[in-house]
Amino acid sequence: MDSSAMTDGFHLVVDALKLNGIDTIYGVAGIPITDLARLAQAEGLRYVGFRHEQSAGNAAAIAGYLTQKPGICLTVSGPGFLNGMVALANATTNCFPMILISGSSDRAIVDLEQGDYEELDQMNAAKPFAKAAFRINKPQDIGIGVARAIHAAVSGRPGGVYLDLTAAVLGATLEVDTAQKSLVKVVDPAPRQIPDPESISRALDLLASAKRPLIILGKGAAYAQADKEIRTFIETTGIPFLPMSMAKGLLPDNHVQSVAAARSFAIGQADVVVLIGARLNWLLSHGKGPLWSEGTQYVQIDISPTEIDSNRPIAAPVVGDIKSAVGALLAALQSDQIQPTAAWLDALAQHKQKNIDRMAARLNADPNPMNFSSALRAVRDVLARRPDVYVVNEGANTLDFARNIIDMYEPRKRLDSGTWGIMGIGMGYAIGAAIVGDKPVVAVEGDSAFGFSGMEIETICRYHLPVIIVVFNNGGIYQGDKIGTPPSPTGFVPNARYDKLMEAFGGTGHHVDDTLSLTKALSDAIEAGRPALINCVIDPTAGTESGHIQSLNPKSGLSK
Ligand code: ADP
Ligand code: TPW
Ligand code: MG
Repeated sequence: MDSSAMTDGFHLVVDALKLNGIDTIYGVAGIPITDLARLAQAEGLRYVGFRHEQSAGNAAAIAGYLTQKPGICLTVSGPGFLNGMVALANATTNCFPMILISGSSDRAIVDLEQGDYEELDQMNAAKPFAKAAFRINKPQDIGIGVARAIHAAVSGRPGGVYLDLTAAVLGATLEVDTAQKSLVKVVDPAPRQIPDPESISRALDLLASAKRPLIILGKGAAYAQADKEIRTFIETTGIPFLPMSMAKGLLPDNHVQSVAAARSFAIGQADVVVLIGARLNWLLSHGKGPLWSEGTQYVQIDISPTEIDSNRPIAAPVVGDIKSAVGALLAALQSDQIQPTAAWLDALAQHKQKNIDRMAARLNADPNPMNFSSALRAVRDVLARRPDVYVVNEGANTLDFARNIIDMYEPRKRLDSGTWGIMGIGMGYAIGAAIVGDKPVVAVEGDSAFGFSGMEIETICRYHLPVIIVVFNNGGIYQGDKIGTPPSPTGFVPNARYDKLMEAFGGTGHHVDDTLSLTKALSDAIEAGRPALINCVIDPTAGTESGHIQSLNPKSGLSK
């Protein structure tokens, strides 16, 4: 090799990513990273160009969740970077591994606030919202910088990492020889975290003393890809389980031991609860209040030691990665050591049946116009025949009803608003899932929720992705406005035709206002595997304010 041959920062970044098995970049092009995107594409990486950085970031984040490899989002400096930050913060909050790579302006100008194009002190802006933030100031540090970003994103509790690439570093040249030597191939970036054997026997002892044990599976358990270990542990011990929303499908929702249909009863009556990759945050009422009983004791399996005792004292913490931890529990488990009582299993079965019967009445009604239950029953029945399909879900009523009604049968197939209850993940998650999952995606979207990332339907059409969007169109946030009244803070244009947006970019639009046409449109669209949007007309009065979390919505004490 000619030792005086030169390369530059752009090439080195692409080389560093490729060396570490990264094959896809989600981004929005512009100064100073346009050539980075071009070069990445030319060098065989898949570059997916978006219409807004937040969606690109959401696609990267969900790709990270699904693959355990950091999803890469590429943005321009200043506002482009900030647009991507919501996705990075959301990834960190949800424990998804991703790396936001942004180009940045001239450091000297930024630091003296002399007014550069898209000037922003990006690394410091990113810090509070990221698991880690790094800036590369010398081209020969690109290899080590990328390696540090990968380790930070996927090790321990995964999260969002910011990687700042100055325009100067990207354009800087150096000798090929020096450049090659500076690259780093990471070894074991997400090492197993083996739990202390003492913590395993403590957990098994507590469970052996339990009469009414319950397992709660969270999205950490889904992320861990310990599907076999978890299923074996649940089936061997006979402990009933409850999936958090994105853990649905880890064991199929129709599994006999699932007590999702008796959720409040199960949580309220359990004497020992095993949390597997689920935090005791607002989604579980912090382990307090009317849902929980005061005497409940906990086993908590989590990779993050500081998650323990966050809301309630944990009698038996098991700190480690879920695959190793559940494996260790199984290895140490003695036969018949854990015995949920027959009374407990009977009571759960009875509550479950009662709630299923009660729900069946609502699901089988077929009102005109459709409400959430009737439309979702149609969606549920179509999806039951295609367990391989990804389900993306956001909205208020649309989210809460769909979570309860649509059964999942395979792990990591349900992707939703998650820990923040955020709107705007819909199209980004759908695109990310379609790309890394290589299966059709059905996005069940509130009409408000859809609007946050709706322009990405052009992206979906451009890349011919098998994404089918069902817009639950009730004309607003929670409810629609009465025709002829001035717009309220929550209302939209009544009778909007979201299906026509999809047609504008070459996708298929469907407009449906009864369950039969919804069933047909959705089955056809999944079969076709092409971009489609089903505008699903829902009674504008059917929803309730804040969906199922009205208790979190403060109301003016003065309003009448
Ligand atoms: P959910 O919203 O489904 O209840 P959370 O996001 O609140 O789930 O909790 C996920 C938890 O899983 C986090 O506390 C995180 O530290 C943990 N976690 C993520 N990956 C792993 C893993 N591989 N092993 C153990 N714990 C993990
Ligand atoms: C980033 C607040 C929570 S739910 C929601 C909003 C705006 C939309 C609900 O209406 P939608 O669903 O989607 O039509 P439905 O079926 O009840 O009519 N901004 C962000 N995140 C959140 N959570 C909000 C605002 C919100
Ligand atoms: Mg709505």
